[in-house]
Amino acid sequence: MRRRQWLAGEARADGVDRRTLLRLLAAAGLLTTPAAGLFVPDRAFARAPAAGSPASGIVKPLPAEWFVPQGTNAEMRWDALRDADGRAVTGRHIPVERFFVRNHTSTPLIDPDGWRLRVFGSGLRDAPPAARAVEFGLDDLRALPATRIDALIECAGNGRSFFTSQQGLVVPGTPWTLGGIGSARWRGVRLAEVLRRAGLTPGAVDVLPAGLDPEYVVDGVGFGHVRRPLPVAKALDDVLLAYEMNGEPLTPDHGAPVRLVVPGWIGIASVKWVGTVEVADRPLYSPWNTDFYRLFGPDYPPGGSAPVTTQVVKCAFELARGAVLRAGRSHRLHGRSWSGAAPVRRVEVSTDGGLRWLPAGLHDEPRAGNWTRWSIDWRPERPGAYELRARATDRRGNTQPEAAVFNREGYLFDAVVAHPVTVA
Ligand SMILES: Nc1nc2c(c(=O)[nH]1)N[C@H]1C(S)=C(S)[C@@H](COP(=O)(O)O)O[C@H]1N2
Ligand SMILES: [Mo]
Repeated sequence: MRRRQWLAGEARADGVDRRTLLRLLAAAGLLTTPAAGLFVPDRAFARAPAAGSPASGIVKPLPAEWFVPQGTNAEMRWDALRDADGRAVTGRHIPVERFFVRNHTSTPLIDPDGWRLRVFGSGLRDAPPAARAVEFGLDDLRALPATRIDALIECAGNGRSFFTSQQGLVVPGTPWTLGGIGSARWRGVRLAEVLRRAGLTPGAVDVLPAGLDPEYVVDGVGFGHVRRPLPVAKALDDVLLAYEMNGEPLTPDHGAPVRLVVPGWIGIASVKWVGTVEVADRPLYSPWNTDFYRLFGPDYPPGGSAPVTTQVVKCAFELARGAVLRAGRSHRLHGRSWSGAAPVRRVEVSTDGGLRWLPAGLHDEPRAGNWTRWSIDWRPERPGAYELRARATDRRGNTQPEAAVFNREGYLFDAVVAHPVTVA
């Protein structure tokens, strides 16, 4: 229904209807083929200050041993999860200082004492259009029943660079390898609890959290604050308004004082620095569920797929790409696998370029919305170049294909990734 409304130009995207937006984008040269729907190319995502400089807009230090700079973002290095002797340096969760960062603009510094969450809209009781807002301070949220969840945050574009390096396809945007992901223990109050106290009505359909970071502007076109509607069903299910990450108050880069955590869904759903939540009795739209974070391409409907929600299946080795291993001795290969849809059922590893697959031993109780660590022993006898591969399958039977289906923005790369190593 949302897609139909949007395409028919009936939908409202925060005051900008689709026809106006089309005109704006065309004027700014941001539109390729109007017939193919809205499309914001490269520069929407790729224009970024010099990598690794303070101009990244990220507050925490980004040591080169832990991060790959990606403009306004910082990618976690998977090989940094092991020390020189191959010992694990983290548990199941990623320490805050090593956690990847994905910012559309820059990290804002927000005074927690002055901060308020405003909840408003036509989906609340006694709410004439936007007249009444219910406000919560940080202390108010902390006084409500607290919930803890272990959850991954993973960018929809995680793995994007493999569309190019493995499949020869050109896609715009941050060229993540596999480090646009992290797991943490989040503590906060359920969004359901806050919505109930704000006077949620049975007529509510969509919930729109918006961030307090600077407005997102591309080539002079303003898209406003980062914000993405969430159907009320998901909002009431397992979404958290988190104020703690791994047992400490949230840090600026990860959304202080309060962010959303939307388990299993692409990272953009987990809006950081949330300042307002609109609750509406009709579907809501923003650029983040219309132009961005939909799948466009020959395998998708004209005008794009429905907004992307759940994450796909992936694996990563805790090993540098191009690592050198000694011949004639046994190596324990470590990695992690995950799926947004269901717990991981099994992981298989191939050390011969995908001919033979052996089961890896799983080290965690697989859970939906989190990853499972695994390992497998490998004793390469002959020196030379090898390609390692890992392939996971979840309990719904989702697994990793040899090639990912193309989409123009390079989201949801789920194919098996070849991991080159040298045996010497
Ligand atoms: N307000 C706001 N929220 C945001 C973003 C942003 O730029 N602004 N980036 C989103 C994206 S695309 C991702 S992948 C996650 C990243 O969360 P992290 O930086 O804590 O790892 O935050 C999401 N929430
Ligand atoms: Mo993202």
